[in-house]
Amino acid sequence: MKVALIFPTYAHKIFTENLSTVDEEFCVAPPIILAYVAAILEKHGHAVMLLDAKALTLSKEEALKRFVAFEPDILGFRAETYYFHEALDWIRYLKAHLGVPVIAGGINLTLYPLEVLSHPEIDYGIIGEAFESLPRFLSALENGDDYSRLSGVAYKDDENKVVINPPEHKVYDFDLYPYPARHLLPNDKYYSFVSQRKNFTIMLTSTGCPYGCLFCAIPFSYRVRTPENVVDEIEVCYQDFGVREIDFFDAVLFMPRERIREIFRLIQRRKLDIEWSARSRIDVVDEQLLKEAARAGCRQIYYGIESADQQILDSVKKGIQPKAVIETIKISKKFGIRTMGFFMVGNPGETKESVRKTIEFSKTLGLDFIQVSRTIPKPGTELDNAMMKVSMRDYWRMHVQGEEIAHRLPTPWVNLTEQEKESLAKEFYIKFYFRPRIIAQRILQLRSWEEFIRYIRVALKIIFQKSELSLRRTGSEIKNYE
Ligand code: B12
Repeated sequence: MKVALIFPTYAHKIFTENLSTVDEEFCVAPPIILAYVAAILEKHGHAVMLLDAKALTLSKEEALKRFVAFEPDILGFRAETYYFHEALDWIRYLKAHLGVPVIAGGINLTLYPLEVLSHPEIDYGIIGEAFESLPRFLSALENGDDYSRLSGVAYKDDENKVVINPPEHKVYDFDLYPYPARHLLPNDKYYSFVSQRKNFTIMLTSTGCPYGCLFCAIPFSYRVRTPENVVDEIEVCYQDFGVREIDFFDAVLFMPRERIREIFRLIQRRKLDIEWSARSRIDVVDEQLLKEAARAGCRQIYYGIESADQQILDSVKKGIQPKAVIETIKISKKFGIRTMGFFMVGNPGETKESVRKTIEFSKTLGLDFIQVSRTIPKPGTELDNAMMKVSMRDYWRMHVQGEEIAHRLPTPWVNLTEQEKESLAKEFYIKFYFRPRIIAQRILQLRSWEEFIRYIRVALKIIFQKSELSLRRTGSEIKNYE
């Protein structure tokens, strides 16, 4: 079959955790999950076109032109919950012109299959892993075989009723996955706010997360790839796609310890001249590991710090202590690793005072960058349950269904207004970044004009940005509810 996969453009939504500037500027990253889906399909003999409309800044009309030339048999997409309706606008347009059935997948479909398929544009869904179920389903569709009992498949029956066949819940070895189909992507278009080399890509060496922070929406099935498998993919990226910088998108890269040490050894043994960044907890790294990481090209680590207040950290089951943060940042810097701290505003028990204490704390750490998020009830999390108890509404489910407009969500666990949380987040950015040391550091570490322009653009946006609560909603946010 000929399968067209679309990664549509998307704009900041009022209910997301970030300031709009961060959503707009943080990165243009490859849709790596769709590239996994494409690779699975190619492995089973299907022809795939994967269009990254976001990186290529394509309009719907331009995307359509490219798909028309490909003549697909089916159109597939994945959109996270926040951007589902925006993606649906694209799907509606593309389907009307291509006249092909549509298949959806990913975490949003897996959480809300009935609501996704309730939209007339969506014909099929793959719930959970696509590794076996997607090729099985497409082969049945292609051959006119019965797919009504295939596990992990959602579809509409003759009476247009949505049928959901639960997945098998098998845990597939992540090493068995083919590498993401980067040959279908514009690899020279990607960058992150802090990336310094081209080509830039992202990679996953594990899925899920073994920790249980209350605010997080990462599914728990934690799987890791073996060092050889990971470094083989790095080598393919290096040789075939000119990749020189990688951002590992794992929730926590530096685990299990011996696996990651072997990855470092292999990168050096194979003389792969790459620089890379990763996300980590502050309590899984130490001097030895960071020294080895730096030797293997680690230039940046994003640490989840969240708050300077122990009670707040405990209230979200973060399981770290502020004093341990100080030490980890110090050691990272010792080995030339730039550090970014992720902070949150609005966790249970947060007050203006606790945020200001965290701001002051962040300034003492010697961090290079920070990112500040408002705590929101992400779909399927414990905080989402807390919101549902108070509001008696399953907001995200209703939103996906098209029955709830995009708006800021209640956060009953904290006594701060939306306006206060937003202003505190902005104050955090300004107090951290607009300091002579940080400005001088950014200028001294510059490696390109592109990087310089990125920083200036973001600084101007943060200073002059109006309150997001006063921004008018976009068409796609309101269209589906009127
Ligand atoms: C990699 C990643 C990305 C990449 C790639 C996304 C892509 N479209 O390809 C990038 C950086 C682009 C990205 C962007 C965003 N992401 Co993201 N991302 C992840 C991350 C880190 C990894 C997921 C993972 O490990 N997948 C591994 C694969 C193998 O498993 P899988 O995702 O379940 O996919 C399998 C099946 O679901 C299925 N499948 C998946 N897609 C499709 C599509 C079709 C057609 C079919 C048939 C099957 C299918 O097949 C796959 C293989 O078996 C997770 C966090 C995490 N650690 O889990 C967040 C996560 C999925 N992202 C999230 C969010 C919110 C975003 C952003 C909104 C962030 C932002 N503020 O901009 C954007 C939205 C982009 C969009 N328009 O949808 C949330 C989703 C929450 C939700 N319910 O919506 C997560 C859970 C992070 C979080 N903690 O909040 N993301």
